[in-house]
Amino acid sequence: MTTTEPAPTTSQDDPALAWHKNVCILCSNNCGVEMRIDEREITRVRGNKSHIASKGYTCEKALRLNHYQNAKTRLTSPLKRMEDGTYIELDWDTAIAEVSEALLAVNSTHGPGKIMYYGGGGQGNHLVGTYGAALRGALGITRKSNALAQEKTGEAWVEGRMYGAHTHGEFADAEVSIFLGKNPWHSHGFDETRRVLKEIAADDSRSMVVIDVRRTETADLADYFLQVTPGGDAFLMAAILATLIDEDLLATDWIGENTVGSDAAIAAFSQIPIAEYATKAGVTEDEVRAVTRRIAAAKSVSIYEDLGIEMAPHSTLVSYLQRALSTLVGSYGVPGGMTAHTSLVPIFSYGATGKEPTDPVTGGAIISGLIPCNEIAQGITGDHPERTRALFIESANPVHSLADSALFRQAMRDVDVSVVIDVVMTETALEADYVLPAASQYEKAEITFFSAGFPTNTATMRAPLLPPLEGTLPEAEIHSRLAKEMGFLTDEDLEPLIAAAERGYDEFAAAYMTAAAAKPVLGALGAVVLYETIGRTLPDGMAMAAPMWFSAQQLAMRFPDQVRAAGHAGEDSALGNALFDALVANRDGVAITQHEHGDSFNLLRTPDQKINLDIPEMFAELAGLADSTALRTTDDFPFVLSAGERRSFTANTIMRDPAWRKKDPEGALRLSVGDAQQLGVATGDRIRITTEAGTAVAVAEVNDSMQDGHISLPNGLGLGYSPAGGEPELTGVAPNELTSADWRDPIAGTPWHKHVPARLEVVSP
Ligand SMILES: Nc1nc2c(c(=O)[nH]1)N[C@H]1C(S)=C(S)[C@@H](COP(=O)(O)OP(=O)(O)OC[C@H]3O[C@@H](n4cnc5c(=O)[nH]c(N)nc54)[C@H](O)[C@@H]3O)O[C@H]1N2
Ligand SMILES: Nc1nc2c(c(=O)[nH]1)N[C@H]1C(S)=C(S)[C@@H](COP(=O)(O)OP(=O)(O)OC[C@H]3O[C@@H](n4cnc5c(=O)[nH]c(N)nc54)[C@H](O)[C@@H]3O)O[C@H]1N2
Ligand code: SF4
Ligand SMILES: [Mo]
Repeated sequence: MTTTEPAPTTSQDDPALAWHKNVCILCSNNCGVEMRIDEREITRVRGNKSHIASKGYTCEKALRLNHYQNAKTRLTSPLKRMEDGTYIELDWDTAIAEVSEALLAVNSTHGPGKIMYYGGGGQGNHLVGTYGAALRGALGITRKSNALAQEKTGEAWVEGRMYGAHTHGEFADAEVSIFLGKNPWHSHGFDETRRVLKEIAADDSRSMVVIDVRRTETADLADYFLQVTPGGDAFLMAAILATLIDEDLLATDWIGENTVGSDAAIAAFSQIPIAEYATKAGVTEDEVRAVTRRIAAAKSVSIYEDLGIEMAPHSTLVSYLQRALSTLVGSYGVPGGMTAHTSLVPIFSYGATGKEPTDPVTGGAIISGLIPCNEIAQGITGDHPERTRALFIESANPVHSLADSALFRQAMRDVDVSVVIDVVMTETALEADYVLPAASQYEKAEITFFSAGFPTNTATMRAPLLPPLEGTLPEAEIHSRLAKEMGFLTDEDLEPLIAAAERGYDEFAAAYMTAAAAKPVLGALGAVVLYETIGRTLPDGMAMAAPMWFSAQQLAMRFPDQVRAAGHAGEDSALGNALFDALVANRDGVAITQHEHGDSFNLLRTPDQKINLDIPEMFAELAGLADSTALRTTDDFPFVLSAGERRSFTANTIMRDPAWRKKDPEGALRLSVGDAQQLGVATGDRIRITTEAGTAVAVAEVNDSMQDGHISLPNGLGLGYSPAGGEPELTGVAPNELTSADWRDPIAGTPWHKHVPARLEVVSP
C-alpha cells in the first residue's frame, strides 16, 4: 500500500555519515532535523531545509538531543517496587500479567471509574495518547488529565464559549504581534520563531508588543514593551479595552456582522477607569493609549498568551480579555489575524462547553475532559469514598511538574496501584509500583498533534532512527499486550481483521465495523486494533503509526475540499487513505489541509458560527478588579517568585543529564539589581528562597532585566541524575517543592506558579 523513501545514502556509503530525517522533540515546534548516527549515538544534528514547516530552522537545543536518546539512566527492564522502596527487575510477561491483574482488581474492588490516566505524550510523542485512549476505553477509565490542565484549560474554557474552537495567531504575517506573558525567543511556539521575531523587528510597517514582568529577549526586539507589575495583566487588558471604547476605535460594522453579545461586553469595558487601572498594572496611561491606537490601526493583530498569563492571578479573565481585544478590532479570519484551525487529532474538546462536569471528589470543573492538575492529588489523598484508587501515568512526570511535589508523592503512595511508562527513571517513576520502560521517540514512529497552522496546516510522521533499546517496548506494543492479557483482545478477534487489512483499508474498515458491532470492546480499543492489523501492512518500524489511518479518515471526511487542496487526491474513504499514505511515506512532513481565510468562520463551533463576547462569569470577575490589586504578596513573603521560567537550556524534564546545559548550569535564581543591593547579594552567592509550601537554596544571578520585587527560577531543574546508580544527585531547584496546590485560578483550577509569594535570605555572601 505504501512505499518508504529509499534508505539514506552518502557518497562514501558510510552509515555514520548518512543524514536521517526526524524532528527535535524538545518543544511543541518539533522542528525538522537531520541526524547522523554512529552505532546508537546521535553524533550530529542540523536543521532539515526541506522540512515543510521549519525549513531548516532550529534553536541551540536541538544539537544536544543525544542527551535525551542516550541518557545514562535509560530504563531497560520493567521494575516493581518493594515495600522498602527498592526496585526489582521483572521480565515483560510477568510485568504485563501483574499490572493487568492489579488494574482489573481496582475495577472489581472499588467499582468502575476509580482509575486515573495521566499524561499521554510530551512535546513530540502524541501517538502515545492514542494508545492510552485504548486502555481507557477497555477499562472504562473516565478520569484523565495531562499537563494541559495546568496551563491551557482556562484558555479552553474561554475559547469554548467564544468560538467553540481553538484559535491561533499568524505571527509570520501579522501587522501587530502581541506576546502576553510569553517569551517566544526562548519558548518558541510557532514556526521559525526567532527568524519571524527578527523579521518583525526589522520591518517598520509591523509592530511587536510585549507585555511581560521581565525585559525578556523578546522584549528587547519589541516596538512596545509594557513591563507590567506581576499579576497586573487583567488591569492592563481592561484599560486597553476601555481605551478602545473611549477613543472610538472599535471595528463597529465588523463586530455587528461577526459577533454576538458585544453590547454586554462593551458596557462592561466602558466602566473601567483607564488611568487608575494603568497605574495598578504598573504602566502609564500614555503607554496604554499609544499601544491601543497602534493595535486598532492595524489590518491584522495576532496575540499569543502563555504561562505569564495562564499561571498568574486572573488567568481565565485575561484569556477572555485578550480575545475580546482581537475581536473588537476585527482581527479574526483576516490574513495575519487570529483564526481557528484544523487538527489531525484535536487536543481539546469543547463538547461540554458551558456545562462542564465537576470532579466528584474535589468539585473542580472538568474542562475539555481533564481533571484540574492542582486537584489530582487532593482527589486521592483524603478519605472521600469516590477517591481515585489507581494512577496510570505515561510520558509525564507529575511528581516534578505539578504543584506541591510532596503532595503528589503522597498520592502515589496512597493509591492501590500506580504504573508509570517512561524512558528514564523519573521523580514520578521513583514512586510507582510498576515502571515499564518505553522505547524512545527515536526508536519508534511518532508524531505531534500540536501543529496549528493556518491557512496551511501540516503534520510530520517520523520513522524510527534506531531499533528499540534492548529491554524496551514502544507504547503500542505495551498497550496491545495489556489488552490481550486483560482478556479484551484475542487472536481469534484479530485473525479476520488482519486478513481484511491485507486486502486493503476499505475491506478492513468494513470488517472492523462488523467486529466492533458484535464485540464493542474492539471499538473501544481503537488504536490497539489498528496497530495489530493495519500496522502489520505498514513499512518496517511504522506499525505504531496505524491509528493515524483513522485520524486521516476523520479529517478527510470533515474537510474534504481542504484536504484535496493540500494535495491529496480521491473521494470519500480514498481521500483519507491517500492522506494517511502520504503521512507514512514522507519524512519532510506533509500539508494536511489548505484553507482560505474565508473558511475561518466555518471552523467556529458556536451555535450561529459567530464569536460570542457575552460571558457573564467574566464580567463578574472584571467588576471584582475594582477592589483588588495586582500583587498578592504579604509582609512575610514580600517577593513574587516566577517558579519555572523558560531559558536557553531548559526543556521541561525531557533532558535529565545536567551536562546538556551550556549556560546557567545550576539554574540560577534571578533578581533585580535594586533587590540585590538591598539584600547585599552578588551573582554566584547562595540564597535561600522560602514560600508557604517549602524552602530551597539556589545560586543567585543579579539580572538587569528583572524588576524590583520579582524573582525567577527556571523550569525543569532539580532533576535527579545518577549515572553510576545509587542516590540521584540533584542539580538546581525543583520549582514545585516551593508551590502549593491550593494557589490556583478559581475557574480553571490552573496553578499560579508565576506568582508565588516568597522571601529571600542570603546564605553565603
Ligand atoms: N527553552 C524552553 N522552551 C520551552 C519549554 C522549556 O521547558 N524550555 N517548555 C515549553 C512549554 S511546555 C511551554 S507551556 C512553553 C511556555 O512558554 P512561556 O510561557 O513563554 O514561558 P515562561 O518563561 O514560563 O513564561 C513566559 C513569561 O511570562 C512572564 N511572566 C511572569 N509573570 C508574569 C505576569 O504576571 N504577567 C506577564 N505579562 N508576564 C509574566 C515571564 O517573565 C516570562 O517571560 O514553553 C515551551 N518551550
Ligand atoms: N512550577 C512550575 N511547574 C511547571 C511549569 C512551570 O512553569 N512552573 N511548567 C508546566 C508545563 S507548561 C508543562 S507542559 C509541564 C510539563 O511536565 P510533564 O507533562 O510532566 O512533561 P515533561 O517534563 O515534558 O515530561 C515528559 C516525560 O516523558 C518522558 N518521555 C520522553 N519520551 C518518551 C517516550 O517516548 N515515551 C514515554 N512513555 N515517555 C517519554 C520523559 O522522560 C519525561 O519523564 O510542566 C509544568 N510544570
Ligand atoms: S527546542 Fe523547539 S524550537 Fe528548538 S529546535 Fe527543538 S523543536 Fe525547534
Ligand atoms: Mo507546557
